Amino acid sequence: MAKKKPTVAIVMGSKSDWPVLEHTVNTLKEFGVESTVKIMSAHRTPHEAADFAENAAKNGYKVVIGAAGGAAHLSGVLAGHTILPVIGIPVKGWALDGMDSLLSTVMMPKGVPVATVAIGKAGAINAAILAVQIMALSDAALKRKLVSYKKNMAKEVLKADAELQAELGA
Ligand code: RP5
Repeated sequence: MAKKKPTVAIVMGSKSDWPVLEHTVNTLKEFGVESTVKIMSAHRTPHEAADFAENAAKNGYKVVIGAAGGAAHLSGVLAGHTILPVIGIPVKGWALDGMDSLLSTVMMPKGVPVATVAIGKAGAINAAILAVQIMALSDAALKRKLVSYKKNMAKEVLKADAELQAELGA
């Protein structure tokens, strides 16, 4: 069977971001969503990043996810060059524990939003889920998968609680 066309574009600032971004790709896969992953930097390859974002909609992407650490301007630059929704993942940097990445991703000026998720792995997973939620607005099959994802999540919590209660003899 032919591979589905990727609908989510993931752009990370460096290969060193990959251990975090792998969670985004894998979560999208759980929903059967294909993605493209690119390394492009707001500072080191600014022209390529701008060009990619400018052509993202034309190339069939529905959502763009940006991820960078430190002076994390990548998601903002992508958002400045596309009208697609942009989700930003702050990757934990090397000096300020991710606060630098968080603030430089989230504090966008009015008119150019970046939907910023949590720092690191939780954010990487949530970026994928948020992308699926956006696409599910016009995709009934994706919507069904989201409903069952939430149900499974609740089931796991209830199971963990039942196990804890048994352990505690409550
Ligand atoms: C950012 O600087 C990247 O997104 C990465 O999180 C960080 C460090 O990059 P490297 O020096 O490891 O390439 O632009």
